[in-house]
Amino acid sequence: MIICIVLAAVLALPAQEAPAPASAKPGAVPRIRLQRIAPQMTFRRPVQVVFEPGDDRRMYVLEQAGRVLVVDPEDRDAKEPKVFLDIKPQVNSRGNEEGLLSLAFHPDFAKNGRFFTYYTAIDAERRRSNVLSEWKVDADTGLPKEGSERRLITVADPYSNHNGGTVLFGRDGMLYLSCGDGGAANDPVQAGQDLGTMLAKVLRIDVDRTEGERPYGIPKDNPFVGTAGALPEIWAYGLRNVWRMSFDRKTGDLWGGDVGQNAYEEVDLIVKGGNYGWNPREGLHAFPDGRPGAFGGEYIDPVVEYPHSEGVSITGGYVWRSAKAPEHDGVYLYADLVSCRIWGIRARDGKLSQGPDVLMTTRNQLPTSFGESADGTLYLTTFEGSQDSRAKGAIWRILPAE
Ligand SMILES: [Ca+2]
Ligand SMILES: [Ca+2]
Repeated sequence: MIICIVLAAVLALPAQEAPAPASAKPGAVPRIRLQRIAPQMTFRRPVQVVFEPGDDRRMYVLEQAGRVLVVDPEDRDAKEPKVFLDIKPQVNSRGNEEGLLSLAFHPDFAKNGRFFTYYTAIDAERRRSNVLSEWKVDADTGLPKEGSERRLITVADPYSNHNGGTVLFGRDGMLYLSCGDGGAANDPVQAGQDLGTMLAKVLRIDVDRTEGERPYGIPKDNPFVGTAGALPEIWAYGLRNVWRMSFDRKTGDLWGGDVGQNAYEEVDLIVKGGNYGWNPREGLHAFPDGRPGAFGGEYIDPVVEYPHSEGVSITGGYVWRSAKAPEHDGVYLYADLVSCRIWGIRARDGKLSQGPDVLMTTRNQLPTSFGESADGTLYLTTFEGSQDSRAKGAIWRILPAE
């Protein structure tokens, strides 16, 4: 998510003061506006909103320190959040990029009450790790059962930054997880091109069965099953820090925003076995301190990149598929945490076909994440004013501009 606080502070002011560029050019993606959700409520560092499958009145807001709140997005008078989960004691949220990062409901949640979290932890020896857990909701209380947490994957992680952070399900019923390259800078553990580590990858697992020692199954069609030296969980690699990724509900395409280091942020269409080039490349460019890996392969170009003059930390969004926004159908939205711009693009066959167009600038609100309800309505979470550790935040509904 956040690459460099000092740099961010320097860049934040001019970007936020700049007038929103006009998007009057022919064929531009239409502009958008934001409507605040639960305006009387205060959220602390909201980093994601997810909806209970099939229930657009139950929006789950993740606070980075380790709370999950339930909010009715239609209730303008809501004042007190309902706490669904509070795991602050076990979540390590000391670093700017650490904490409870993502939650996903099992596609059959209504029947089985299973959901999944991804958070950063720290043990007594101060060793960091990133943890994918499964939980079960008690049908009587509607809350997670005490002691129901089951750790599925624990990835040792040397640095506080670059923890990736999205867990979600595909239309194939498989669970996908994005892991960052571990952190610091220049990929010091050389994770990007190493298929022997889960760092700097997108993983794909089957949570509906177990396999040998694993508390989950390996899908038979994962790309590196049977490749010597490769972990069979890997779906795609060469990804520096995919903070947010999402599926296009219509096409099943997996879109991710990969946060860059020195110069470029990128939007990737993440495909089976794809190598996105970190760290021999950053975006479309050779990376000066990059090292190719033993596995070779061609690097897949981003759908679009932007230089650090336009923003320094991408927040990947969603392809908009809402009957309430017909002119935006098929538009992929993404934002920059620091410059506060929100862009829209369209792609055809993995190539940019429209945009990028700046659809709005959120100014004092730093976009941390997008969310999508069952009917395709899109939401945005923001930190207010700064990345300060106490940052207040807000939730917004994204609407076509009037
Ligand atoms: Ca890390
Ligand atoms: Ca790349």
